[in-house]
Amino acid sequence: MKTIIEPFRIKSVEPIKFTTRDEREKILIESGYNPFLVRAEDVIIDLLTDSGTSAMSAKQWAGIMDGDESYAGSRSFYRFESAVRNITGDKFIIPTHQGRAAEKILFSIVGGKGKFIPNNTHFDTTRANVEFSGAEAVDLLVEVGKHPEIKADFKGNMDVEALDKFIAEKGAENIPVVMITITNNSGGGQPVSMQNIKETKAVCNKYGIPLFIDACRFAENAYFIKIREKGYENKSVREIAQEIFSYADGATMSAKKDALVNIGGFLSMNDEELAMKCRNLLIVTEGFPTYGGLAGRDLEAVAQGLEEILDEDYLHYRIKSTEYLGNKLTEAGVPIIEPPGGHAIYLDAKRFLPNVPANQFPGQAIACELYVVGGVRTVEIGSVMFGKYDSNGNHIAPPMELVRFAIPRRVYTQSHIDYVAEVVIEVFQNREKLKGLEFTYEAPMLRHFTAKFKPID
Ligand code: P71
Repeated sequence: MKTIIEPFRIKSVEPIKFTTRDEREKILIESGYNPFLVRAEDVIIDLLTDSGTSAMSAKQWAGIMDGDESYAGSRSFYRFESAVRNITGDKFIIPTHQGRAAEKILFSIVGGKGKFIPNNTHFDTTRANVEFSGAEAVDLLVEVGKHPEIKADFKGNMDVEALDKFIAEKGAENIPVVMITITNNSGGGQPVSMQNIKETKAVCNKYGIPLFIDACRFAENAYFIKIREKGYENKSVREIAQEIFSYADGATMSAKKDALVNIGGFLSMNDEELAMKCRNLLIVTEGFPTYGGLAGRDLEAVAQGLEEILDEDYLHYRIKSTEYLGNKLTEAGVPIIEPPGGHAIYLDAKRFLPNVPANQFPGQAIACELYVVGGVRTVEIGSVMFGKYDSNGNHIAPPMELVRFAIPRRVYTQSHIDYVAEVVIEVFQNREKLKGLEFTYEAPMLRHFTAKFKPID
């Protein structure tokens, strides 16, 4: 096997500012032990998120210059609409400024008290928007997806039997939509198989419930299907993506992931009545239906990005380079979710720090140490992000405690990733000295963004 080379050349660069360990220790204290509150220029390698952090191509930048800024009927909108429709096949394509705006519109209309939204696993903003509408967000992931150490091809799959049972129990009239998130971000960036999408659709059909796809990383998911699912090896990734969406009645997408842009999103669907309601709400909250919350140039960049993301040389590099980091870590004995996901590697904080209990946030403690040791910024996906309280105020932990290393698209080279692996291994070797954390500030919703902590003595 030859070295996986980046399938692009670098035309424009951004300097990285270096900091010392002493400086980072101070910065972390000032930031309340929350990497979200650290200034980006004080980060050496920023793996907080793959969202909105892609490097755009020369053609995307050219599209930015070429964008049509007309308020109504912009040429860039029609290019955007046709790029999205080519993939989703949907009749109604509604641009939004990012994924959560699409979610807010959808759930404001279909959600509400007494309703339930099943999903393989909701990501944080999706869960928050469902709950904000008054509805309940229910995760129905297959069991294997909750065990980081078990290797399987499609650990993002919906538990179809549980879904069927859940709908029968709660009543189809209380379930306005079923969602499936590809790839499953909260569960390790793991893909969902075509078979599972078909089976999920069959359950939806049985009860007359529409299926929506949370499509942020649809191209990575489609590529996993190509390399892992029988019968798809000779299909193009575009054909696979089109087949995925053919089983869905609509989609929400944050274009900040697999459309390779810094801002953008959409909501798409086939139901005309629902689309009209969504458009009316869009006009109140986002903008006119031919731009949503975006500029014409942004629409142009999304349209171009949706072409580039389906390039199979790019996807091969993308999946292989994520796996490269995963392999370096497992070879050193560092526990991660296996197999490596599409957009990120997830440390298994429960096995990494077995002595720090969930209510002392082991993932957050590791994320802080990674920053201090190497200036590497990651994000906790565990009790800080998804922990809850019962009626007595006791902490309820989510199934997994993770630290995510999200890899921005086309941004870092192999030597950056080698450095990250060195930092993780150093933290792993000195893990006994790590302590848990407690809150000093906690917001009522999406608390991870703004929370502050202090170490527990
Ligand atoms: C990610 C994000 C963005 C984020 C969220 C929380 C902390 C840090 C960064 C956003 C997603 C997503 C899925 C599956 C919807 C959204 C919302 N992910 N669904 O992974 O992963 O999209 O950010 O454009 O509103 O870092 P939006």
